[in-house]
Amino acid sequence: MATTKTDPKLALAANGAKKSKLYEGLTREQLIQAYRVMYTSRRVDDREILLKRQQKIYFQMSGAGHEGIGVAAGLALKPGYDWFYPYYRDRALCLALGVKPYDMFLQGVGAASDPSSGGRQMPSHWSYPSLHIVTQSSPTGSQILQAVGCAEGGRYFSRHPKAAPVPSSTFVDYRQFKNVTFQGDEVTYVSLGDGTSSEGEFWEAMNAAALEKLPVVFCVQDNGYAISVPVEVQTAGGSISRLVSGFPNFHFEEVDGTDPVASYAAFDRAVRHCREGNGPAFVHAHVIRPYSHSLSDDERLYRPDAERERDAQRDPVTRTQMFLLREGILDEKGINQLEKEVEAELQAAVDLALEALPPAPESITKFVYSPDIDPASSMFDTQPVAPEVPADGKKPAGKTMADLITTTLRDEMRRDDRIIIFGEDVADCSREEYLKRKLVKGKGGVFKLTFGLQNEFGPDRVFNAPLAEAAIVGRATGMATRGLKPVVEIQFFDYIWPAMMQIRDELSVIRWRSNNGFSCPVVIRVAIGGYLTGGAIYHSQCGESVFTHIPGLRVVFPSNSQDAAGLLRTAIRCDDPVLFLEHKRLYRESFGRAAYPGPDYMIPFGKAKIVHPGTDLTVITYGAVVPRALQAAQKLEREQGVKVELIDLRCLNPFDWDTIATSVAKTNRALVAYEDTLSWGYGAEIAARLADQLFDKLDAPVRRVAAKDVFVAYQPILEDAILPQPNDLFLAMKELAEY
Ligand SMILES: Cc1ncc(C[n+]2csc(CCOP(=O)(O)OP(=O)(O)O)c2C)c(N)n1
Ligand SMILES: [Mg+2]
Repeated sequence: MATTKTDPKLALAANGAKKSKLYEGLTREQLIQAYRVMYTSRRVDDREILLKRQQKIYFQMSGAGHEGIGVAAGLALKPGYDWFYPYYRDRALCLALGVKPYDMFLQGVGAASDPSSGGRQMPSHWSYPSLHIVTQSSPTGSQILQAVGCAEGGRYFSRHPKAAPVPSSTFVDYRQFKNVTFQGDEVTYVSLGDGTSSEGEFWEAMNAAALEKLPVVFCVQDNGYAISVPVEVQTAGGSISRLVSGFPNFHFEEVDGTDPVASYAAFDRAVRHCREGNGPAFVHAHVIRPYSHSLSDDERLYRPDAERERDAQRDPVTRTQMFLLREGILDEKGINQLEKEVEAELQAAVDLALEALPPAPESITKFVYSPDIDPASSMFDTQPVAPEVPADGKKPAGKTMADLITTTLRDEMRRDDRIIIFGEDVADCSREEYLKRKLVKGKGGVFKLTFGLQNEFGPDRVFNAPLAEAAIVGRATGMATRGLKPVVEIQFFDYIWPAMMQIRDELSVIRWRSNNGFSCPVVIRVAIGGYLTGGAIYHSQCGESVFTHIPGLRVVFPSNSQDAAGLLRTAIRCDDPVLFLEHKRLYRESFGRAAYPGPDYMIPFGKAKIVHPGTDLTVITYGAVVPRALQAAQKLEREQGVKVELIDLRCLNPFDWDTIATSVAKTNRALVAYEDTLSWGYGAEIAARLADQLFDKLDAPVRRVAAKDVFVAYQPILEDAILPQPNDLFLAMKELAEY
C-alpha cells in the first residue's frame, strides 16, 4: 500500500497530465465517488452486523464482495429514468443510485418511516419508487420476469404514447392512480446470484427478453456459492455464461466484478446495446462473498481457510483503494479523510434510525388492497341498459357467458388503451400475414373468448405468450407496475401452478410489502371446473379456496353471463389484482344467458345475488353448482313445499357475509355447496363463521355438499360420482329441512 502524505487536492494539481486521464470513460472524481459508495456499502454492512449482534435490528444480509459490480451498474444507469429490479446483495448499487445509509438503517430497525416498506420487509429488500427501484421480495429469482414485463411496459408506452395520459372520464378507474412515465431509450436492470440462475423463471425471462428484443440487462453476480452449494454443483459445466451463450439478440459480457473500472466498461457496453434497441444484455460478474451467506450461516463449515483467503485477495474495497493510491487519484490522507467522513455519516444515521418510531400495530391491514378504489363500493353498482328490441318485435336471444366475456373485453379495450391481453393461444394468429391476406379466420383462445381482438386491436395489444404460466403472470405484474392493465389468460386452472409463486408471493403482496409504493392490478382470467364428461384430472379441477386464502387477491366466480360481464368490467377498472374464474361448463350453457347489458355495466365485488328467495333453508353456493342447486331447490319446493333461499356468492373475496347472515337468521338452516373438494375448502370458512356468529340462530348443523376428496376422473360414471350432482344437493337440502 502506498504511504504518500501529500494533500489529495495538491496531489491532483501536481499531476496535470494524470488529472484529465479517463478510466474507461470515468473521471478521477467519479472514481473517488465510486470508492466512497463501495466503502460506505461495506461499512453499512459492518454496522448492521454489529446492530444485529446487539439485537437492535432483526436480520442482516450483506452486499460485501459485490460492491464493484454494483457501483459500476449505478454509474452506467440513471436513477428515476431507467428501472431497477435488484437483489439483496445490491447495496452498493442502491447507494450509487441515491439511497441513503439512513434509509437502510431505518429498514433494519423496521421503522414506520422506512421508505421501502414501513417495517414490513427485511433489510436489503429494496424499494424506492422515485429512483425506480421496484419492490423486491425474498424468493430467489421472482423479480426477473417482472423486469421483463417492466421493459415491455416502457416499450408499449413509447409506441402508444396516447395510452399514457390519465383520461378525463367521469368514472374514476385505476388509471387515476397510476402516474405513467417512460423514456424511449430506458433500460431495465435485473440482478441475481449464480445459484438463482437455476430457477426456471430465469430461463423463462431470458427467453421472453430474447424473443421480444427487450432492453433488459441481466446481471448475474457470481460469487461461486448459493449458501453452501458451489457453482459447479449448481450450473452444468460451472459457467452460466457458457449456458446462455446461444440466446439470440443478446449482448454478452463476462467480467471481474470486483474491479469497478472493468465492470463499468462491461456495463457501459451492455447498456448501450440495450439503449440502442438491439435487445437485451447479459453481464456475468465474478465476485466474492467475504462474509458468510447471511448472519445465520457460518461458511467455515463448508469452505476451508485457504479458499477464503484466496477470495480475500480480490476484495473489491481494498483493491479499489489500492488502485486509487497507485494511480495517484487519492493519497493515504485523502483515503483516511473520505473514510472518516463516511464513518461520521453512518454514526449519525445509526443514531437517528435507532430513535425512529416503529409502525403502529393497527396499521397492519393498510394497503392489502388499493386505498383509492374500493371495488365493493356503490360506484361499481350500475344498471344494465334495456336490450334493443329487434324489428320483428321478438325477444332477442340471450347471450352466452362466452359471448358477454368477449364483448366486455372488446368494450373495455376500446375504452382503455392500456389493456393488454396475452396468454397461450389467445391471439387470432401470430403469423399476422395469414390474417391480413385472409388466409385464416383466427383462433382467439382454446375457448375462443378472445377471438377477433387481435384483429381489431393489433398484435401489440393481443398476442400469444410462450407456454410458461409463471412468465405470463410475472410479465403482467411488471407491466402493471408501469401502469398498464394486463388482462392475461391461464388456459386451464389445472395449469395455474407454475404461476403460483408469482401470484402468492408477488402479485398479491406488492402493494402491501412496499407500503403502497407500488401496485400491480392485473386481471388473470382462468377457465376452471368440471362437469365436462371426459375432462379428467387435468382439465376439470377447481381449487379456488387456495386463492381466497391469499390476502391482496380478489377472487371472482360468476355463474351466468350478465354477472360475468358486470364483474369482469369491475375487475378491469379496479385497482387490485383479480383472479377471474370462468367455469368452462357455463361458457355456452343455456342457463343464465342474458341480453347485452351495455358498455358500462358493472357489479360491485362482494355482493351476492339471491337466485331463489325462500324461508325454510339457506343454500350458499357459486359457479356451476348454482344451476344444479336451483334444480334441486325447485324440485324440493314442488315435492315437499320446502322454500329454499338460494344465494349465489358471485365473488369469493370479498364475499357477502351480510346477505348470508340475513338469510340464515331468517331460515335458521344453512347448506354450503361447492364444486371443489370438500375438506379444507371454501365451505369450511362459511360454516365456521356461521357457527361463530349465528350459533343461536341455527336450528340445525351447518352442512356442506362438495366434491369427494379425490381428483376428477375421466370416465363419466366416475366424474358423476365425484362431483356434487343435483340429487346430492336435493337429498342434503331435504335432510336439513327435516332436521
Ligand atoms: C425460491 C427460494 N428458494 C430458496 C431460498 C433460500 N435462499 C435464499 S438465498 C439462497 C441462495 C442464493 O444463492 P445465489 O443466487 O448464488 O445468490 P448469493 O446469495 O450467493 O448472492 C437460497 C437458497 C429463497 N430465498 N427462495
Ligand atoms: Mg452466489
